[in-house]
Amino acid sequence: MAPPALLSSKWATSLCVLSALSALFTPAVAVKEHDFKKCVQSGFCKRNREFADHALGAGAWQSPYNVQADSASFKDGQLQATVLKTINDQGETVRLPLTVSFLESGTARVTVNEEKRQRGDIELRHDSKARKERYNGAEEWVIVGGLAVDKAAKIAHEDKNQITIQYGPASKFEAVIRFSPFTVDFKRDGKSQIKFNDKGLLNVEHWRRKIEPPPEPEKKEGEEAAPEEAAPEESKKDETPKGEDESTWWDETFGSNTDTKPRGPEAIGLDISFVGYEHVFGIPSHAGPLALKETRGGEGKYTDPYRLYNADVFEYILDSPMTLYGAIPFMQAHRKDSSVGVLWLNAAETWVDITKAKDSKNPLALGVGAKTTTTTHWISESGLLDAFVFLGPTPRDLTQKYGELTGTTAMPQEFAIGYHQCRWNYNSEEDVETVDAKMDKAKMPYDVIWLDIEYTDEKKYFTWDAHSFPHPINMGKVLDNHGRKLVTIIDPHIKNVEYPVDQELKAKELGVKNKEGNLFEGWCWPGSSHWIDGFSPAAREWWASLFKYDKFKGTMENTWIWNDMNEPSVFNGPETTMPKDNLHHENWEHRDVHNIYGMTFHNATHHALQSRKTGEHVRPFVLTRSFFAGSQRIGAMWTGDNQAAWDHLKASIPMLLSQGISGFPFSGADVGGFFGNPEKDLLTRWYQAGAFYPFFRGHAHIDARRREPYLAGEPYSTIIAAALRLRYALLPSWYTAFHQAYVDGTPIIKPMFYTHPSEEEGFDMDDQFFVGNTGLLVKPITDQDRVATDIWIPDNELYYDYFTYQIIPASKGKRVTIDAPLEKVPILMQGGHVFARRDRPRRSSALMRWDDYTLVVTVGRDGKTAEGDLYVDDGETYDFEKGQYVHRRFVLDGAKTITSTDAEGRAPKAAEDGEWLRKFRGVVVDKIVVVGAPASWASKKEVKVEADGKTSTAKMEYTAASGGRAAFAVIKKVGASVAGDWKVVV
Ligand code: NBV
Repeated sequence: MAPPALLSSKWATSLCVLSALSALFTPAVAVKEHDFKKCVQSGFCKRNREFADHALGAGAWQSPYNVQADSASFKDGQLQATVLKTINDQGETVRLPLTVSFLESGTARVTVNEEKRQRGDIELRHDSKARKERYNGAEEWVIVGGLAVDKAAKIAHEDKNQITIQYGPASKFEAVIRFSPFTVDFKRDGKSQIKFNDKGLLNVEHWRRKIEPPPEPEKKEGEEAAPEEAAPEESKKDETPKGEDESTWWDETFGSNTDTKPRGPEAIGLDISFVGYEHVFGIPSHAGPLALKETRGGEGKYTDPYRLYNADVFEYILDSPMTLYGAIPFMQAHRKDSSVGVLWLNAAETWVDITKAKDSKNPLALGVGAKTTTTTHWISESGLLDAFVFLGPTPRDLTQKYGELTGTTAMPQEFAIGYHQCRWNYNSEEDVETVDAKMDKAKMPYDVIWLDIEYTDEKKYFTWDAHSFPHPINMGKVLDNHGRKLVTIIDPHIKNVEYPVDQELKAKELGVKNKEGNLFEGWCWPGSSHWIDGFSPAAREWWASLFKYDKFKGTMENTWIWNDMNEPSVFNGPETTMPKDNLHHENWEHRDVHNIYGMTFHNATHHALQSRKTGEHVRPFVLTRSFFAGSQRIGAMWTGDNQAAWDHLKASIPMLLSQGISGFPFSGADVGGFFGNPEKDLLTRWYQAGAFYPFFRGHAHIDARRREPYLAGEPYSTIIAAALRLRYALLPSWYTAFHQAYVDGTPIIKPMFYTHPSEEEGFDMDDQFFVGNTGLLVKPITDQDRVATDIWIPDNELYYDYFTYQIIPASKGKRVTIDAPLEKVPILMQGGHVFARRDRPRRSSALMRWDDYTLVVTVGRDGKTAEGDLYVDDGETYDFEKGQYVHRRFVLDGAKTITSTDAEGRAPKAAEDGEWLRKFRGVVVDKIVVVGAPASWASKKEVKVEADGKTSTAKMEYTAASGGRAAFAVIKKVGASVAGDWKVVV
């Protein structure tokens, strides 16, 4: 806690309440692992692991799932059949409808449901109103396209044991569906890539009736207990298969919370083998390496499965499969030159075990030449089995196809990719304005300042603390003077007191309900609270109404929103979240939808901001802590409550790389570390790394000392200012990378396996990355006192040091040592690229909007070529959707010409130019810096510039190579429009 002397009395009171609350409901220091379940404490996980152990054990095992004879039919790209699960020795079965859809994109989808009729027969316990079906709504929230079925898919072979469907591009893909037991083998070019149920771990826990134990007969004193009565015939039917642990089927207690589980056991499990694949990536968010580890023990391996159960795991531990705030059940498997993947579309609590085994056809080969296969075991608590299979073959194919299904990154406003200054809390308007002014004074560019929960009147969202923030509009205008924005926090818990927001929520019944169907009440920052039900269309509509400028007074066009605590975090709930038997819109249990809840809230806020004022047509910015597959369509995420420690800085890189390859690249980690006080060198290094996070925000806990970057003192402040300016100079290239992510789901920062899928040495690497298509290869320093680092060179291109133009003396597969004193972030430029910068430092991105551009050309190893692109739009509105953008392709050809043409081959039509485009046509390329300039340019002093049908000249300064530094040329005052066609002839 901050010393009380520094706080107003109101503040002091509010903090006391706060700390009392935290003491009551949240761990005080670090996350306590024991506050969160291990697999063995989660009934369905434990059961499925035991099931796996049994199936994979020494005894003979036969999966009890078989496709019913003659049930399979194939029509219009879809195979339908019934899988029968044998549930007891009498051969009784449960019917599970199976659909395998083959999509035009080449993606296949396998869905297994449970026949409704049987479920309808089951009585729910506890008078629960929970819906009696497996949850089938995840698709509605996650999938936005790509579902058209491939009518060209056809049966290639069929007999009484199996059916083979040929599908995908040039019919190169095949799915072999075997009937007994039920398995699916997905092949590419005739070779198995992904197998479902190959190990026999498919387990659909069918709905069953609870057999209450017969009441204990009353005993008279001295009487022997009566012999147990035989269970009635009826109840015998659902007898537990031998060896199955029934103890976790029904009520399940963890800590002081009991989950009543009115529907009993209903988990699904499946083994998915990636045949011949040693590396798997994805399933964020976890604080561990990018390449996922094995999870069933052994040296250096985890002992628990990766868990996906969105939770407020603050001060999380590192190198752990523990769940974090968000979940994306998408996994990529990769081996040399081949990538395949799976999206497990399930919103319930999910665990994923990973094991690897060498398979050798010849046992005498003693493993030589053997391939490793990774087997994953997916276990979800409820819902449908619904899995999408992607057969690659490149990592880019995967992110593209995944993007087609779940959507791509929303194109952000330009300010959103600038620097954000946050802390819990800026205490008053004066505080905000002082920070704003001091950033300017220190010549540190920034775009957004943030207000955490203390700006409200006692944590009542949509209100302002009248004492500290009496004139928020004035404050907003001060920020707006420099094109800056304000982000205020709005959480999903609504304070349970008499105030209009809560009154409306109650009156209109828009909150999440408890198992009895009454408004759920729990504890969070405001104390007793209610939670908006983001699944309810009416609740979302109401939510939108709250953000109108005349309703959320004090907000204006430059106010944007931060959604925190939306896992949801409930201080007195099980594992700090909502009881699983709570009910949402249409009576789905919270259990069914938990991992989507955060996205529904984020989504409601996003849409609310789109309709704040009629006619307002700008792209919203909403940061979320909790997320799911699809959240990328809505805004940015950050990795939650990290710590001011070197290992947390290091961990941030693989975490963000994982976000990128899992379709949600607009991501960042709290720069400086949320908890604790970073030493100055750590803070400095963190800014250097943060300048290469797609989302770049400094943030600090309320107890942390003030650490606005200008406070760091010399030399740190100057170094941090340089890092901020580097980010701002490169904004045009970042924006271009965001545009690529928007177009096709390409990550914004890319790991080595993604950019160099043939180079096996790079598959485990997660501390260096490429930025967009710039060819910039960055390796932030994440160790204390480190003043040099090794960068692995992934190919035979030329590499130049970003700052010195030194030619990197290394070839493919080698590591090169780069000096990295505190003032330097190691960045190499791969030869063969052209990327854009705006070099004039200014206070915010808005103020740079009409500045000239610099193009950097890094000549490739052939000494004569390079190419790159640049995307620009108004950075604010949706006009880009109507063609109001500039997308250029720059090419250095034959060491003679540099040209700019429309990257999409569009002919300019001046008549169609809107206001922004008209003005932007006046923005010019000022400098072109050619690194690795050909020696033949040495004597040239001038170049020709052909633009707009005119030819002019521009000066060129050539500096010869020396001492390992590449030759470079600077063409000055080019003067050609960034938006137009032009040619520079040397
Ligand atoms: O709203 C306060 C904090 C916020 O600063 C942080 O970024 C979030 O991750 N919030 C969590 C709640 C309390 C954390 C201890």
